[in-house]
Amino acid sequence: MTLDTIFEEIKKAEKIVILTHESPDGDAVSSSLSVKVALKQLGKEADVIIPQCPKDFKFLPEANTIKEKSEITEYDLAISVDCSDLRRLVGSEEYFETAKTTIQIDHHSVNAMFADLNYVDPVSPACCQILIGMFEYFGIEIDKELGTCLLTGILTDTGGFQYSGVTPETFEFAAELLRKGVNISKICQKVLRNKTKSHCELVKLIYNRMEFFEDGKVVVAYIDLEDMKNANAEFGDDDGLVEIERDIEGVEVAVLLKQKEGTNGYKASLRSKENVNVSDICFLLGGGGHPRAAGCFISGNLEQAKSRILTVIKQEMK
Ligand SMILES: [Mn+2]
Repeated sequence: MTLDTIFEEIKKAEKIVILTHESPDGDAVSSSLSVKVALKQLGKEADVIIPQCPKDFKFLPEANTIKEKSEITEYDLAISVDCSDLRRLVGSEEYFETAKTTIQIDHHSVNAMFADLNYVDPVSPACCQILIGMFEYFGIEIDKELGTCLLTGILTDTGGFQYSGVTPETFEFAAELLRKGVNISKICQKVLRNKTKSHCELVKLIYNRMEFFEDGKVVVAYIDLEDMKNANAEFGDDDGLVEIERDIEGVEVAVLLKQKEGTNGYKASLRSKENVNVSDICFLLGGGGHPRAAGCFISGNLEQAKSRILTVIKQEMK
């Protein structure tokens, strides 16, 4: 079984690195730190490399040890978490490519199976939920510290237990983590409710810029680099904007186009409510994700990006 092989590789390795996808969300950061904390119990030190980590997650155990890059050029073992494709390890792919052995643990439905050992469960609502089962299998004790990381990933990827991927196990795990002393209200306050002023400036723009198509079923808004500058916004301040669009009555697909620095194009974030698979839409444009949350890069100016994404959405909605 893969889990046994994964455990063997972890026990064998001395230099271990943990990596995750670009523009990391709560599940990505939490999964990375969870693996680090769990490996510590096995007497293993591991580097977590995240080139751009949102400040929201700095409260997590071991978050202060996250590195932007490493001086080690060849790790014995690289573990990728919450990442569907090698191409999404932007800024850290070299550590994966040069590692002697590679493992990936993920829950994306379209996964490139890019590691030597792939442990993928597309039904799991968060990578952190897969990790809970894995750690239990390894006999690792899920204490308060580890539980705080794990619950943060579950809370952020399920929007606070709200999304359709939530399973009975999600609540059973959460109940167990609460018994360990994990402070759920503090985590929710920090990662779900807390808003920066810069974020609120961006929210104002989004409300003004929403454009509706297909009888109000599709909504598109955008944020360009100048908006980010004017709002004094940092990476992470733009999180949660596309969800505002999605939650409007009648909307099936929400799109946020965010101008991407250093490129001639836009990063499109898509969300859907019930029927449209936005992972399929983004896959057609070279991206990916989950059925209800996905993303891709579209080159061109705003009008071109908008028209390209709308064309694919309209096809998919037919
Ligand atoms: Mn995830």
